[in-house]
Amino acid sequence: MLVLTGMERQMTADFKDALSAEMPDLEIAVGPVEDRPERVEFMLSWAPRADEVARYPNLRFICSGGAGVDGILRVPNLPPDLPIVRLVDEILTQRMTHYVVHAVLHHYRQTNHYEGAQLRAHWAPLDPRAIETSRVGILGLGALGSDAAEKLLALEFSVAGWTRRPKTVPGVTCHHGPDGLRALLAGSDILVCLLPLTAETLGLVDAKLLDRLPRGAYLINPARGGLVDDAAVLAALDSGQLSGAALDVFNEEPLPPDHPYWSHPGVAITPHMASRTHVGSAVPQLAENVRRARAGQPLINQVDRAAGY
Ligand code: NDP
Ligand code: OXD
Repeated sequence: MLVLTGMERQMTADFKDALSAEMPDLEIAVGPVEDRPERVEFMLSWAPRADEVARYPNLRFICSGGAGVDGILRVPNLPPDLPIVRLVDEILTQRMTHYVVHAVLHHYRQTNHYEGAQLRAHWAPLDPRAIETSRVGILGLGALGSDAAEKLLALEFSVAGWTRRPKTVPGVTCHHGPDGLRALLAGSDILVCLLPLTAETLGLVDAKLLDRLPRGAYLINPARGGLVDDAAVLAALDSGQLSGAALDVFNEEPLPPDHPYWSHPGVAITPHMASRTHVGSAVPQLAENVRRARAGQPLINQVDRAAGY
């Protein structure tokens, strides 16, 4: 049996329908399963509750309802050997790349200024920004960061990236580890966060990091709110160290109505929709992992529990 839990109601219903069509032999339940919970072998969840995980003694894996797994790995007493898998697919990647390219171009083409001018019927041309001083630095060159990098390169932006381990992405200036971060930041007029939220990345985008960017840099965060120290971002926006920010994810979601980000003129907010999970492309991955688990084969897109992503 597969249990669906810890996801929005509509997403849960869509997954249930699509999974039933894909795997008619798989019993599917919306949690919690009260009657004989030992039947549950697989879980699909964005953020399960600890008591739910503990309720199913025969779980063989938990699949995240998205690319990130921080909502699962934060569950207390998660069995240490329980495999956690996540979603990696073309549509998820394409949607994120479109979000990032849009945010980069929004800043580069000074769209914020022109939208404001239009509201006042004000004809106000600015000198265009130079592409040479619109260098993009991407924190994280994984499934999402490396695709965004590739598409920005095709638009002739200069792109650098930062990873935990050494990595090569053609055309991208690659940095890694704590020492590589300083060099990445010094050359990032536009900083894009595409890191997972882990013990190492929590609060990484703080006042010290922001100070290392060129003055007037632009911040784009569609990864996780927890990567960012909000007070430091607001202070950097107010001082001009940041010229603006495109934020899709927040420390508290939904973003509270009185949060200063909402009314800040330099901030473009979207409600955690940079790359919403696409059920149609998620289901085949999940079904493949059910088949593999049943056959005793290695799972796809399994995360490294020690690294946290
Ligand atoms: P991946 O696991 O494929 O890539 C993660 C990247 O981050 C890797 O390059 C990894 O380095 C790097 N990284 C991890 N930890 C560190 C560290 N301590 N220092 C330096 N680099 C580090 O993840 P994805 O690209 O698939 O997704 C990234 C995140 O995007 C997800 O975790 C999720 O939080 C977020 N997301 C948000 C969505 C939205 O709608 N807003 C939608 C989808 C995802 P290395 O290459 O060395 O392993
Ligand atoms: C994800 C997300 O991690 O939507 O997939 O945030």
